[in-house]
Amino acid sequence: MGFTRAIVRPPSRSFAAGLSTSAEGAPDLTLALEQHAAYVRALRDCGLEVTRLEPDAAYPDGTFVEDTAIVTERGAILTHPGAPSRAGEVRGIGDCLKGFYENLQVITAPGTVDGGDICEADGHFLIGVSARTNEHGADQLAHHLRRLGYGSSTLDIRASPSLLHLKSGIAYLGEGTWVAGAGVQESLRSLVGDRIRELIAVPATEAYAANCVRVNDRLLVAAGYPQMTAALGRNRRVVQLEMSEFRKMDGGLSCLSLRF
Ligand code: CIR
Repeated sequence: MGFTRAIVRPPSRSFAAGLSTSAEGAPDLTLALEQHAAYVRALRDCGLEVTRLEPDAAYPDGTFVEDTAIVTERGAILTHPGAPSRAGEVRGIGDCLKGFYENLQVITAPGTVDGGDICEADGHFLIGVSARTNEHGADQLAHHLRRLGYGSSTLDIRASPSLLHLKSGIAYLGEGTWVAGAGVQESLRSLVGDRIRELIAVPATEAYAANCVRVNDRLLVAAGYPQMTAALGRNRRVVQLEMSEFRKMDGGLSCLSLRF
């Protein structure tokens, strides 16, 4: 949680052609770019040096950079995204990460991993097996993490189709505080119960806000979720960010950046 850098990529003109299950309609690119710019400003206000990659219309979902890599203090691992249309996003992120990491490990077929399925908590990684991250990929990732000296646990979320990724339903805020929706609380307790000091339950009506991000002394939260903002705001410096256009493309707040 002591981050100094972030990588982002603004949405491109093909943004609306990305994958989506949402019934909220097509995103407005101008508004998406404004929301993205505010997101970048918030990261800078948290003290991060932000590397901004150029929008790339070849990959409509390319703005969701978090899915393409797992970045840690000790090394980085390039993923193999579960959606075939997104596999090519990894190359550009790899080129960028080479500037920051000496050794990049990779997830290879038949393994698939989306970074949105990976939640780090003080050096222990939860790996969600989902429609995007398969067991092969989870095993490969656990192996790479072990070689970096990290532990991991696997959590199967395939019975919760409303969760695109693990971090659609779980966030770790540091100091033993977790945010979790009803569908994943039991699994979380059984896997890392000894690491839970406080669990902030996400009401079903505000499920989208489960995906929040602690960056240094601030907590970035999607705007428009009053119960979650109140619960998270106790003893924390909350920054609310408009995410409407990314939500239309099934994207959460965390997936717009890689933080390290
Ligand atoms: C997708 O379906 O892959 C994109 N439209 C959204 C990805 C969002 N990623 C994330 O929340 N980690």
